[in-house]
Amino acid sequence: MEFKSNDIIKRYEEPVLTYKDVPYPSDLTFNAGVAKKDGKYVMMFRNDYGCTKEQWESGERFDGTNIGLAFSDDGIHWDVCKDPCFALKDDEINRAYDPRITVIDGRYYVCFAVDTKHGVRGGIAVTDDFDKFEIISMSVPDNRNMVLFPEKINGKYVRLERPMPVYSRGGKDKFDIWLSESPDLVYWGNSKLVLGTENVPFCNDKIGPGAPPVKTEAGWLALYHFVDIDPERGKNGWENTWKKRYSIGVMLLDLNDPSKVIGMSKAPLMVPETKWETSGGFRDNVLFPCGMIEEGDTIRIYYNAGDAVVCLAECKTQELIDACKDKKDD
Ligand code: BMA
Repeated sequence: MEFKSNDIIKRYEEPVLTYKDVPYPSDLTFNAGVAKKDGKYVMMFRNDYGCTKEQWESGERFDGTNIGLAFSDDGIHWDVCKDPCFALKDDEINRAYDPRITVIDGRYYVCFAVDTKHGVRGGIAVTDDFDKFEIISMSVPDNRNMVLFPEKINGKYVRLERPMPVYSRGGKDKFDIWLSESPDLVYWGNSKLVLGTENVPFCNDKIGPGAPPVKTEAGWLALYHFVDIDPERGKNGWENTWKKRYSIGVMLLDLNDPSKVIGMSKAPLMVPETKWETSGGFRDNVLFPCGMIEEGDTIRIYYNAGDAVVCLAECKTQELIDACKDKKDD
């Protein structure tokens, strides 16, 4: 089995969003949640600002992170709004980042990660206009990469999530994908393990949910990221040493009980290959998907390349389903 992207994936050559598109301070634009709104596309993206590569290498750090907002008619050409739409910072919270958008009953729910003085928390907010956001819930540390399913399942809201159990997983990044449900998006429980790192070939580190799942007749299509560490890797981006590589996998979850994996591609869906993915990024060899949109018979995947830019890839929905079924984990 080769470590290469599946041939069903067609990438757009150039990123769909870079810092150059942003009309306020911006150095890295990545981890973008995407949804459809009134026939248009809407994107919320992470914007790290106030530090260039040269400054970083001489010891400076970013001034901050906010979340930018962009709209597009075709999902390819984006107009960034003149101000960021969301930021959290107070005595306890350092920043909110990595937004993922799910539309439920016409409202826009955003899951995001929050760095706090007492650990990383997962937040959920709701908006109708991408201007006013109401925070609905915040998890205990350490949890992030939360994504909501686009409808209630058996009367409950459902999310995938990725707790970070360090002590109980041998002090390593052996982090797995979990599912929790809620009657009201505030109280979460009945948690179940969905996928363990050991079930993902090529992964010798952690995994996490990617974009909010897409419903198909065959099951919920769910992307995840998986990480392999190579101790031989050295400088690989802005940092002096970056030994991880982030790639993308795909699985199919049961429509009625999405804690059950009913299909999974044993080969990677996407691995870092293009110049945007393997060089010139903040962290090279990072692919991190946060948005997935079904457009006709096609799935669009919005992913971060190199923790620096937002890129787009497409594939036929049926081919993605077949990729999960062909290599069923049985
Ligand atoms: C994860 C998160 C993401 C980031 C990714 C790759 O752990 O921090 O925000 O994109 O690593 O560096």
